Amino acid sequence: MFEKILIANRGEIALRIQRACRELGIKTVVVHSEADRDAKYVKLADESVCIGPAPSAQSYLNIPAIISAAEVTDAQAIHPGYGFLSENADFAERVETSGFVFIGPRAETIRLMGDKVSAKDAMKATGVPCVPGSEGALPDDPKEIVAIARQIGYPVIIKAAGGGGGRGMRVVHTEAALVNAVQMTRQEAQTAFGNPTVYMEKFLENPRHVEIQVLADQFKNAIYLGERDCSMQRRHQKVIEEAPAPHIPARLIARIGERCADACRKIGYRGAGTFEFLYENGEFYFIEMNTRVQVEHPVTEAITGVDIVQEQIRVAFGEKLRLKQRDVEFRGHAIECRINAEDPFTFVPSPGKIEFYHPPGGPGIRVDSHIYQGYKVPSHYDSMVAKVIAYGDTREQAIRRMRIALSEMTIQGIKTNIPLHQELMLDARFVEGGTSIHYLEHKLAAKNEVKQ
Ligand code: MV4
Repeated sequence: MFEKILIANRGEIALRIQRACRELGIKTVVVHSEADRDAKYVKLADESVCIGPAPSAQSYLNIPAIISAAEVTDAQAIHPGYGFLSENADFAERVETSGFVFIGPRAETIRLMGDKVSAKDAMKATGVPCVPGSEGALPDDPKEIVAIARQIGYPVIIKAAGGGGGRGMRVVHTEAALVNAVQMTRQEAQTAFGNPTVYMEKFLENPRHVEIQVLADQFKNAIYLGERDCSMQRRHQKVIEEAPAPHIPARLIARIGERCADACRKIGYRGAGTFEFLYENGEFYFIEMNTRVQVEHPVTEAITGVDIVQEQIRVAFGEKLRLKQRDVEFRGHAIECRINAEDPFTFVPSPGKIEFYHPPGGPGIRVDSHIYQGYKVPSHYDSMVAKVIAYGDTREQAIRRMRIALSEMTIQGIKTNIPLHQELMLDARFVEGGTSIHYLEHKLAAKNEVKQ
């Protein structure tokens, strides 16, 4: 096994990766910015290297500084976590050409999935069902664009090949608005991503966001670890995730899961990955693939007993997957609430010093967090400060345990969205399960109307 891994990330995921390393007997190096110098998780690592000032562009995104840190500490591999450089193909390539192992897929796979047109083409070719749409990129000729939209039928959505995660998209309801919308999306895509390529899909009006977790080794062995429902979101930021997805028949999950594992074998995928689908009227439609470990991986760990971060490290080292699909059993239900340092109702970030902290506990509760009493939440990064994961034999039990956990949890000195989560855990539609991607935004809008 590796003797030493460098962790190119911060916060709770840096701590999560450290714990996986420690259990595998691997020493850890954590790189950090000046703003994170005094954080406890930095002190907990075997070694730490300051790689630059607070702004991410000069620290957590600073490729030469991270490679140098790996060189001076004699690390053998680099774990990128999520966000930052985790899906940067150039970084993965630089890591490998500098003689280190990148804990993730091959750079070429990251590049394939980073371009949403090539990702969709590749998935379609392997038999993963996709949203009906243009064959690859849209042509320049307005007549052809109009013809494609007529074939698909309105409403359609125009998406940037370089986008993803909700950036660079535009919904079009009528032919009159189409050509201009394509032109505008192209321009925005050129500015934001340096790539004017756009594609078209049928716009699904009321889907759920259901994703499939996969694990693969370099020998073309691949398994799926079930699904997660991430429909509870606001402005493309997930708020609550759960596994399994409520009210989706197990045979449908098995069928789509097999398709994803098979796609991994066909493209030679290595590592952990997530296939994102829209789910509507009993059908799955692929939209994007994420080539990193995700924030919400703990709900999958809870229902499968698989340590996804440890498996990432093992397959990156070159080990064969230890699990076969028949070894994977899904048991119980898990829900994750993302605790953010923000106003629970205006969503304005609330960085600052944590004056008092009492984490929840008890049966079925897991808390992934790097915070502690006296910790200063920096203003430079994402506002997520903790994840509370509640597990139960049934969804009802997981919800009850989450309500108890949220009532125990105290964070003083900064505002958090705990009150929003408490409200959602009592929301009749959430409790029923199976709400769409628009539910939370509609609920929040309705609440604001009552106030005014
Ligand atoms: C869509 C869609 C409806 N129809 N594609 C937004 C994020 C990006 N990953 C894809 N997104 C969407 N693509 C078609 N053809 C609706 C969304 C969407 C969405 C998807 C997942 C989770 C939250 C969302 C919120 C708004 C829109």
